[in-house]
Amino acid sequence: MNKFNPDKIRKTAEQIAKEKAIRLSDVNYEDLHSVLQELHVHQIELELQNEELRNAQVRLEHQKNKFAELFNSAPVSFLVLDKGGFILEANKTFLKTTASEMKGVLRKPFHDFMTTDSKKAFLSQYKSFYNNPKDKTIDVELITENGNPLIARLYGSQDENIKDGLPDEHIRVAAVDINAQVEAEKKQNITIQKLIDANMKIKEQQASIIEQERLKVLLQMAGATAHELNQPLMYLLGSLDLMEMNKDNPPARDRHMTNIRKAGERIANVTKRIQSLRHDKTKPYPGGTEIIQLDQDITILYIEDDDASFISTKKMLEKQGLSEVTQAGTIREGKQLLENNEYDLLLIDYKLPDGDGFDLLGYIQGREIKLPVIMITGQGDEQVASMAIRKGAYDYLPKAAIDQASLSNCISNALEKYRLNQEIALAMKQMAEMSIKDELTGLYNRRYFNDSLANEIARSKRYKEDFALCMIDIDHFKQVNDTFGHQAGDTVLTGIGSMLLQFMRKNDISCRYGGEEFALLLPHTDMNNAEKLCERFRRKIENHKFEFNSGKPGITVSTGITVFTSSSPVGREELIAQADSSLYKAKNDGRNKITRYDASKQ
Ligand code: GH3
Ligand code: MG
Repeated sequence: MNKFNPDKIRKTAEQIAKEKAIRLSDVNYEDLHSVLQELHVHQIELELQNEELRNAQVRLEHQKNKFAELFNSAPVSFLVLDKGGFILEANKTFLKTTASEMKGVLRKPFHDFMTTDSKKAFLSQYKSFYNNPKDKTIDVELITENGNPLIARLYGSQDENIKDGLPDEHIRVAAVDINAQVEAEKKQNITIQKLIDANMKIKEQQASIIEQERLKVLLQMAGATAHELNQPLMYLLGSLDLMEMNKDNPPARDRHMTNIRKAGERIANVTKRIQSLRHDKTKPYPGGTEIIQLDQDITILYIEDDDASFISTKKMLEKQGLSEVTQAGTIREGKQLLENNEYDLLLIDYKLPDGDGFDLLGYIQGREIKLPVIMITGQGDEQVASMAIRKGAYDYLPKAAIDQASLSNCISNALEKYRLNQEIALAMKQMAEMSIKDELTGLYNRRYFNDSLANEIARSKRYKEDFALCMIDIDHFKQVNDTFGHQAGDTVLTGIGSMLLQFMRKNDISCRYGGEEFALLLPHTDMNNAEKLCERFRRKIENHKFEFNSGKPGITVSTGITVFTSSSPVGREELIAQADSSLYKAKNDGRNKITRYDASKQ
């Protein structure tokens, strides 16, 4: 087909017009024919194009209808909102959902169809949603036909290209019903909560297992204590029998009496410990629900001469994340490593080239190296195993029975038991300290002092050695409190406490006897030496600059001294009364003084 050329047609037409005068016979028939042909072709092309356009229009119409149908009947509310959140268009679903009619919706604020709570949330978020709808959604509650709010999530889009009669500034919004999703989330949260509860229960159970373990340790300790009690009890009973037999022999009877007293004292000591143990039992288990995890950083020393055994055990340990395992082939090597390194756990093979596992247990205990030990024994070596436990091992494992599970159990039990023992030891130490020390000054308390004084009197009588008792009281301490406050008063007490601790000899006992009164017990000390010491202390206090006092010395103390003489012994209370009356004299004599007790002047 000839290509339609509009320029050529135009030229030919111009020519025809110009040459109107030209006779038809002059027109080149060839040219005319070709022009008509071209026009015909062009007409056909135009018709084809028209046809295409008509088709496109029908398709567009069809799509429009489809879109309108979708827009209206999709189970999602579609809206077109303007910049201020007013409704420009709404689909049928929206009308149905909100039980509205089109005229009651158009040009109305969208938030009119929301619950009060939602309104606020929507209004506060709409501006940024409108400006950037792609990245944002808003959850709102629409008021529905049946009165139940419908939770809808708003998705937006800006369609700049399709104006469709809408103003320039608008946004298309889909409000998707997420009630089901919210319900599902709620259910999920409930499930999660149930899981958390179940987990808590498991943890509680684990804690109770640990508590049982702790009680086991306590029982073991109680067992050991019973064992300890047994010996002095036997001794006591034996001595009673002997005394019975030696009824008529006073020196022998006295000897047995002394032995009975000693045995009694030992029993009393053990009983005291049992009492403190009971105390501890009522304490809640510290550390709560923490369960031993074998994947923590635990360093292990394994004393094993057989390389094959070491390697296979090491592999099992590595599988549990315990990669820091060191081998020592002999006891000697093991001792060296223990001296120079810190380990969390010790595995000892019972039979070693230079001795047996017990040698090492003894060494560890002698050196007070603190770590849990597991003894690896031969098969059927129950005697060795029980001996190992008695000598301080935490557990034992027969070599042939070592597998992943037994090893893991044994190690976690030993570590946990060790941790519990440490806690118990610490608690007992703290309890022991608490019961003999004064909290504020760190000096011994009055109870401890009374016990010590009784001991010192007994000792002095036995060994014929004198000792001094001094009572020190701060002068006008009430004024310190009144002038500078109670806090300043406490500072003075603490200061004097630490000065006393520095000042006294190792065997001296200093205690806080009462509020601002201190008592000193000076073994092997006569009146002169006690006075010298107290005088030095008096001067030290007099010159000391306590912080609260803007650097000026101002605190003084008065002291009363008495001496216990084994040749004319007095009781504990009498001795304290002597020191007190001397102190009273020092106060009456003007304070900041030391007064000796003088029996002749009483
Ligand atoms: P004196 O020279 O006669 O000993 O006079 P004093 O003021 O030191 O004696 P007094 O017995 O009249 O007052 C003792 C004061 O010590 C009263 C009390 O409030 C105070 N005190 C007792 N214990 C504490 C304490 O732990 N902290 C403080 N800040 N003050 C205490
Ligand atoms: Mg005082």
